Amino acid sequence: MNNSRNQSFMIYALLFIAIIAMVFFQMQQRPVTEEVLTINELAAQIEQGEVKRILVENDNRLRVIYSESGAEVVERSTQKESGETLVQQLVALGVSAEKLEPSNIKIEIRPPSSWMTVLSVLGYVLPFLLLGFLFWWIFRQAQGSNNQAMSFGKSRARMFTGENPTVTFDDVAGADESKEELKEVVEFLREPQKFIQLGARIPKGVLLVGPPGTGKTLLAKAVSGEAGVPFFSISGSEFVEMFVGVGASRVRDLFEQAKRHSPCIIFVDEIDAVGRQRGAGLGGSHDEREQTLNQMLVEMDGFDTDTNVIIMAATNRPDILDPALMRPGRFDRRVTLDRPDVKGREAILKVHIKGKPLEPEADLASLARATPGFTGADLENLVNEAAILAARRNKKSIGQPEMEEAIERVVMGPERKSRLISEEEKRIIAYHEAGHAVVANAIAEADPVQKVTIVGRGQAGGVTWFRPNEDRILMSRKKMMATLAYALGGRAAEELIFDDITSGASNDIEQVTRMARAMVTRLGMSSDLGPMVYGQAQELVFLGREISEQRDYSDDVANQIDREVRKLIDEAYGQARAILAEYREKLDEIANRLLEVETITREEFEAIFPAPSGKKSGTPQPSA
Ligand code: NHX
Ligand code: ZN
Repeated sequence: MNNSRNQSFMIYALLFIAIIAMVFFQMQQRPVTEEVLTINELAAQIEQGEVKRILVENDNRLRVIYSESGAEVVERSTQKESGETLVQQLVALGVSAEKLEPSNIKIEIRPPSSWMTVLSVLGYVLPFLLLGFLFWWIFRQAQGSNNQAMSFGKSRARMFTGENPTVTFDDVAGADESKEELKEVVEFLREPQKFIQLGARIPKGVLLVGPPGTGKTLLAKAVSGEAGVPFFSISGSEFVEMFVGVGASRVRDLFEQAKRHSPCIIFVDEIDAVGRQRGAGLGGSHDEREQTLNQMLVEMDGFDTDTNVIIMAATNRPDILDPALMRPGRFDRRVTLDRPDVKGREAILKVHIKGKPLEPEADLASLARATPGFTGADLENLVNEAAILAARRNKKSIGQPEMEEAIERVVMGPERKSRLISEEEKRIIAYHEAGHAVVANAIAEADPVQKVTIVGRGQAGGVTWFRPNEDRILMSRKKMMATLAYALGGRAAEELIFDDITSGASNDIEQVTRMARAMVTRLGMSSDLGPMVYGQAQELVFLGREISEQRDYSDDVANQIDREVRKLIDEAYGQARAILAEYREKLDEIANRLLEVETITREEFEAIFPAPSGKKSGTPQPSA
């Protein structure tokens, strides 16, 4: 960063100097009428009394000045025969002695000062020198690593040396099984002989599979740190360029570089950018990608058995990779990374809090419970937000309140307290949020309410927060139905209280629709349609995301799906309305309390509306 700033500053400075020099050069050439006179002509002009002054600049150059009073100074040069002084010469040519009296003509011997000569020479030469230097310098820059315009074929991999490892396995928390698998790779890199002696083929490629933010790059770096070998990192998307052949040549360059540093690790992030199934592409970059992928396969196959370079690649879409990549001798090891569980999240929080002052009351275990679905990257972000909040509150250490606030910030964005909201709208929001909370609390399978607020945050005008008692991997149908019901609790409350509904429920409705549709078409949770998948998610290559769906069912089934989705949602909405009608006083009480204090915590909420029997109490339960 800083370096490139300095470089552009240098360029500007040089350009500036060059321009100044040019201007100076121009000034040297101020308009001068220069003529060559013979010494005879000069003698005649002196005799006529035309000459006012003669400057003898050197042996064979005179400056003859005719008038100094006028605006114009005319100067003429003349050749002087060498060997004689000027005056003697002029006398010899018949100039009268009287005309040569100092009162009539001033003859000064004034060789141009030496620094004037130097300057005038510099004036000629300097601009060219500077321009030359500038070109040389720009060219040298281009040869360096960062210039894209002039280094097409060069790989842009960043290299990290293994000598001072920045990351080791200790810095990777919550992925114990993956670490265990990768320890083997570390051993291959450390003591290849041990394996070669037994005739074992050292794996060349390890595919790290997992959702974004789960630490694929971190793990690859940790392997290099543990093994003490260099680490070349590049993103698959950096291979895919506009020009065909560039990617392949970058791959060649990268492997060339890696072989020179063997043993080492090549890390290719987002390998799906190049490693997508061949022949599946649409659009222009398709040929280029195939070439790049082919080159990569060629390089991997071409390794000698004793070339100790291990390629690690990361993807979150292993399903779309070209099968050729997964053949033996290529990426034949696969390490799966998942979102961390409670224990993992606690361990990750500990890693990120290390070196930051944390108040002893802060309860990392409860924070881990409060962040289901968070990845390592989310948790790092969370700790950082908490540190920023603590600093803004002028605290010396990070406490539980900052961590809790940071969770909400990471999920929904910052609080928006200043927005002006009319009393009428506040009432709608209060009843909407109270509706979510009351419905959830009345259903045994629903998650416990953690906090209800009518303070806006991010895009939302009000939020109801839920906190599951335990980390669950599986979602039962009953739990999903409960979720649909309480997600519709806000809309149901609006309808019940105001006899009108608002656009505020838009996000709730979107989520409900998505969940109900998944239940019917992906999870086999509709009895009419049975345990079947309807529609193949199809990937649109040029968008890189699954956007459309390949319909593999009839129009009849399409109708049936829509009806079933509708049925689930109607059922959930009916349940929400029934609950709100039954617990109408609780709904009023909570909405009014919200209008009073804006935010209700779990304890206050349960004091007003204790969970009916059958609903688990708020204390965390060990998972079965
Ligand atoms: C607006 N917001 O300024 C208004 C205020 C009853 C106030 N656009 O369901 O805020 O209408 O239970 C993520 C999360 C849009 C993305 C919530 C995008 C909400 C939120 C629309 C409360 N709480 N709705 C809710 C809400 C709105 C919206 C979102 C999102 C409502 C509701 C937003
Ligand atoms: Zn809502």
